[in-house]
Amino acid sequence: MNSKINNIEIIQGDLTEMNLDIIVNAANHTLLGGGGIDGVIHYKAGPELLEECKILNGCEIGSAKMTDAYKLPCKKIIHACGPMYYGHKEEAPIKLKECYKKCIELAEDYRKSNNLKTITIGFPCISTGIYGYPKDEACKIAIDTVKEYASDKINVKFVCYEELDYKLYLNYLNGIDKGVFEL
Ligand code: AR6
Repeated sequence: MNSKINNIEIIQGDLTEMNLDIIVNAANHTLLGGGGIDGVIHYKAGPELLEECKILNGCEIGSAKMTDAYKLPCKKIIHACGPMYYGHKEEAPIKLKECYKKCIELAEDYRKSNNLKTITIGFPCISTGIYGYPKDEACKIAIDTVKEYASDKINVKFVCYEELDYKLYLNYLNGIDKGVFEL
């Protein structure tokens, strides 16, 4: 199975260790840190990240904001506020899609304003941890939205921390639509 098709690549690993142009954080609307990957990003980037986040005035659900990366190996962080799943099932797919779209737009703005030919952005599986979004449904939204909005100047890496996510993403990118229980 191909782990890279066109400008999309599926990797299993730790996004916070990656030396990419941009990594995406699965943040919350306060942008002031939390658990999961958000906690790891703030811990590894150092306290200056929180100082920058404090002046952003939070973030709407389904949107995202960019900061510097401080002590992380990447250049920039996009803090994306995905939806909580339970209690918000109806609007969650729309919000999750908006979230990925906004990240792509911010990455494209950054590419243009820095005169870069191409740019690489790494995503975690937004909303599928603490926020409880079903992994298979979130995977489809992530890949479909990136295919719809990312030009060939944006290289997208989906960095799956968990093997289950890695398998789901790999299958879906290769046109195999298997649910979590079939893997
Ligand atoms: N690299 C890549 N993915 C990771 C890493 C890593 N180092 N660590 C965890 N993941 P979560 P959410 C994956 O819970 O569901 C926080 O408190 C993890 O396996 O971090 O969007 C925020 O402040 C999962 O697939 O984020 C919010 O309040 C994915 O990252 C809330 O959690 C997302 O899991 C956001 O919840």
